[in-house]
Amino acid sequence: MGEEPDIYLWMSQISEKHAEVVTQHLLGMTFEKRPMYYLKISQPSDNPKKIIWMDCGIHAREWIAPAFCQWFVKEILQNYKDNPRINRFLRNLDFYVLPVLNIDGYIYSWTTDRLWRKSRSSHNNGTCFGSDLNRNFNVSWCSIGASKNCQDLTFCGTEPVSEPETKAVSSFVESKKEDILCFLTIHSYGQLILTPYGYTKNKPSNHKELVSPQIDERKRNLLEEIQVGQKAANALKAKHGTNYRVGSSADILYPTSGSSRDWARDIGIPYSYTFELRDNGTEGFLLHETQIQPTCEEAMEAVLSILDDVYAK
Ligand code: ING
Ligand code: ZN
Repeated sequence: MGEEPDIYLWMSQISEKHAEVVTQHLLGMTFEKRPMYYLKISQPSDNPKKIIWMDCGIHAREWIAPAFCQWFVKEILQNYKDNPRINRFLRNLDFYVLPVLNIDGYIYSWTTDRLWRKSRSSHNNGTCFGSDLNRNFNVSWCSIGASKNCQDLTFCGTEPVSEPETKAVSSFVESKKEDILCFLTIHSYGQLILTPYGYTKNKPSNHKELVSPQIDERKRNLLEEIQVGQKAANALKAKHGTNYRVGSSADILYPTSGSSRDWARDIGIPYSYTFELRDNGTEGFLLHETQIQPTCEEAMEAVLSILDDVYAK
């Protein structure tokens, strides 16, 4: 991969090759002025369709994530004609896939620092670089599990949605939120399917739920999300025997604020998940090439299982 990543070429080739269902669109520009494109996979239809959102590569060093977005698109395109399950999804849903959210950081992790996580925005007069884009969304911003020091790995940015990349995603998702059924954001590593929330251990036994029907509704969803996630983890395990754990970030990983997943949920998107792909830490971010395919194959099963469930409801 050179300065201009192969992913741009891949995106334009795939949208040409499958022009009947794929179109490429500009979402916004990164800090370093690179275009952010997403792919829309959609069959022409008369009735309005719900949307599945998937983004990968919000963190630069998690290379398996963009690989999975590409795998996902490839699988849908290869199979939608002949595979009845995927055919049915595509007749009823539109997929919006952003294969590399943090392009500047991703390129930097290839060229300069393999373990770079953040974006590449400049702070403190160019003495300090990058915000953690998954701490920069407008949800309980920088309250927990994030830092206001730009040197830190979890620097939350200078204010909510201060970064061009999060601005681009937020305004697009916001504009489509009535139609988005499910928000999927792909990371590595840890082998987890994470549900909301990161910023609070929002337990169903909480007192307030008894007096507020709105909170009731939210809690019901949290539990349902965990069940749907658990089923997805079972489907994933059936493929190659890999164990994924399911639960809220705050409960099974660590507390965080300003994540896209929590934000998506709080603007009213009914299902919102973070995937932490392979592995469990043995190779970590430096996942070996031979693991790319099985990681993608099993994660595909999990996503399809989630689609089965959310679409049926
Ligand atoms: N993990 C995610 C992170 O941003 C996460 C986990 C996702 C927490 C979404 C909360 C919400 O820290 C990695 N590996 O980046
Ligand atoms: Zn991550």
